[in-house]
Amino acid sequence: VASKGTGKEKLTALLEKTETKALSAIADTKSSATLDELKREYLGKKSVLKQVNESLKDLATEERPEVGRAISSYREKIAAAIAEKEEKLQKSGGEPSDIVDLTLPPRNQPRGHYHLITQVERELVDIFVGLGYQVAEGPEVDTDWYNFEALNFPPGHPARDMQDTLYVNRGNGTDAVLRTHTSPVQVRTMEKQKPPVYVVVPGRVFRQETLDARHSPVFHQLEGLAVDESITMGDMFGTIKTFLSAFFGRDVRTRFLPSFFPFTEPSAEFAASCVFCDGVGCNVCSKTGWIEVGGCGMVDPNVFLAVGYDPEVVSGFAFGFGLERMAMLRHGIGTIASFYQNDVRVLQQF
Ligand code: FA5
Repeated sequence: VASKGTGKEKLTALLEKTETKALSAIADTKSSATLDELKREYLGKKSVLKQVNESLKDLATEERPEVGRAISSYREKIAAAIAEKEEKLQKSGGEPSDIVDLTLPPRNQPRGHYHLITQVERELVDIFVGLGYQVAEGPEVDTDWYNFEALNFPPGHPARDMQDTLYVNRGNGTDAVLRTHTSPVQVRTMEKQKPPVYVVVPGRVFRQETLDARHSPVFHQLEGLAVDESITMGDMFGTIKTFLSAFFGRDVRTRFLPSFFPFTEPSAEFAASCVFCDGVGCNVCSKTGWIEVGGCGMVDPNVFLAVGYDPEVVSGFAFGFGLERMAMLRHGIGTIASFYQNDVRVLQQF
């Protein structure tokens, strides 16, 4: 640094210059990693400080004390600036990548939950599993055979008008339809297994239908099918009353009105006593005291024949109802479209 005899001025000037540079570098530092580097650069083994220190011995004796003082002052100032900066960086958290506090709770991720229809579907399936039923599923795009013919809707039968749907031309001579109900899975299940059969079938269905407060072109149903020896309508009445009471959480009364479905005989529409007014009559039940839930009936012998069951040996009942309707009834939801508009303010309430 200083060749022999250059004197104290050169050394003190060098220290002063280095000090100014160091202080400004320390002030500009934004991370403790660079601060460590600066510490090494200005106070470490290869620093100007070290070199000046070593040059001391080459100075005239009377020059040494002054340079010694300059060295101490330099060391103190730089060390103080580094310490101060260190504290500052720690308080402010330093650079994001610099300090990881593993004790901090994670940033709140908003958690979603199942859609109300899924919740209702699972609850109902649970009730039936508790009654000994199994769960079956089938395709949403099915053949005309499963959706209609095997269920005793012959081609051109007027009952098909009740469930108009979209036909898909598959170009191979077999029509595919968007299934209009979950009943085709009755047929698919019976084809696959021998009696006894106790299944429920949740699923999405489609109809050529105009959207209104209670009807949607896409909705969900839950189908039930019980086939065994000597199954009676009494079993059907009891099963329907049991699951409705379990779902609504109270002892509901049930009403069965004669109806028609090609695949059940006799057939009925079933209703529950209104859970809002207990049958007295209110706005929800249009002052009737009853809430229509779905359709049901004893499996038509023609359906058993279509799947190879002997109607002389087995009998059974089936039912099907809309999941949207059940959810609307239980939660007082006025329009079916609320389920499909993806408005989080609506969905997150349930
Ligand atoms: C059927 O779909 C029959 N498969 C039910 C059945 C099964 C009868 C087994 C006998 C034996 P229906 O078309 O009535 O029946 O519909 C049943 C239920 O689905 C209705 O009670 C209603 O709750 C619901 N539903 C029907 N159409 C719509 C729609 N467009 N939007 C919402 N829910 C609907």
